[in-house]
Amino acid sequence: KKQKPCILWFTGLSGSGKSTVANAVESKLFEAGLHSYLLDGDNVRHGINKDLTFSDEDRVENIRRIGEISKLFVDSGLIVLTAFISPFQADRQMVRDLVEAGEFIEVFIDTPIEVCEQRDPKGLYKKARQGEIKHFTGIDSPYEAPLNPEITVKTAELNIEECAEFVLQHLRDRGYI
Ligand code: GGZ
Repeated sequence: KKQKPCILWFTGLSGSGKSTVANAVESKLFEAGLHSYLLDGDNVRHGINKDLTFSDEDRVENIRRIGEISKLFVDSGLIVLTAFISPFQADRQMVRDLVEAGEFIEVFIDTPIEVCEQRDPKGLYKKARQGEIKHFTGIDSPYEAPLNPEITVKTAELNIEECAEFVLQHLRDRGYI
């Protein structure tokens, strides 16, 4: 078999680079002839989860549904990539417990909030600082960093290509691909 199905669960602050790195990893998997699917805000928060807000309660439900959907895709044989802030440790653990041992790979996009706020690609930190967005992660809503992630990626120190390669190397070393 060419690939062992799994979930690459990216977690990190807004602007940390989750989607960017996840997209770069997916491109590399595709080039290698491997089958994957990427879940992110564009196809989930705007689709099946468009009824959910950014309250603590709705973030929990957001992650629960994404976990269940990921499990279905894993059952279908895919390498699933998810790119959501997923700020709560307990929710990430819930998804880990939903699948078989070794199928959940937590990828911590470990970018300092100062760097995320500096990047501010959508101007959301500025709005949060001005009180125009409430419950913004890292400003007035918590982010619980992973305690024991399988992979930690430092986007402030490596370029996108290097970040993606770092994730791919982990998958090769562990026999996923
Ligand atoms: C955090 C928010 C918020 C609040 C809108 N807090 O950088 P982005 O814009 O493109 O990604 C963020 C995205 C976060 O959605 P997630 O589904 O990943 O979050 S969670 O896992 O916590 O449910 C950001 C935008 O939505 N956004 N309001 N208040 N991010």
